[in-house]
Amino acid sequence: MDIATAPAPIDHAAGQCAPLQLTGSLVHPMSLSLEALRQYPAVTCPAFDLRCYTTQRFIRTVAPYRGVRLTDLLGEAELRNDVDGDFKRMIFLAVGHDGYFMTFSWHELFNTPVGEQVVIAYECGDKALDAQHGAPVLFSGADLVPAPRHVKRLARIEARVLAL
Ligand SMILES: Nc1nc2c(c(=O)[nH]1)N[C@H]1C(S)=C(S)[C@@H](COP(=O)(O)O)O[C@H]1N2
Ligand SMILES: [Mo]
Repeated sequence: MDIATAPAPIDHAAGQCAPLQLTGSLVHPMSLSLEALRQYPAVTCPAFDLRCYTTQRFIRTVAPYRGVRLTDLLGEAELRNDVDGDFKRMIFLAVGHDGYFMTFSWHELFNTPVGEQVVIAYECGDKALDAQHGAPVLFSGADLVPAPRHVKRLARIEARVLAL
């Protein structure tokens, strides 16, 4: 390999974020920096207690997040509906930089109150978040125990249509 032509490594640990990818069953796949996320209508969530589902451990109280609704981003990316009824079988993977991932169903996001409170945050307690502080963070505000669907350093949202 010719080292001179290799792309310069990006030090994501140094506070920089790789852009968030919206991929899968979408008409317009997208790649969004924190700056790009700020261009969408912003919502602010109430403060909440972060608690682990597995251990029930209280982790910390989190100050109000500010960010963009996942459903707004998916509206912009436009979901594909290749076969009638695809939405009934569609799920979304929210994947962290470390491979940690969680799911949402289409119905949960677009046909229950849960979806209105799923936010991709770039600010916490009026302070901008950077990668070191977990940005961008995906947060599902309607969950009874918030930690599992509190994905730090969200890297990708992938839309998939399931088949039996
Ligand atoms: N990217 C990423 N986010 C994650 C996890 C993870 O492993 N990776 N673990 C989840 C779980 S199960 C818990 S309990 C909390 C832990 O939060 P903490 O690392 O701030 O203590 O983060 C959640 N978000
Ligand atoms: Mo956890």
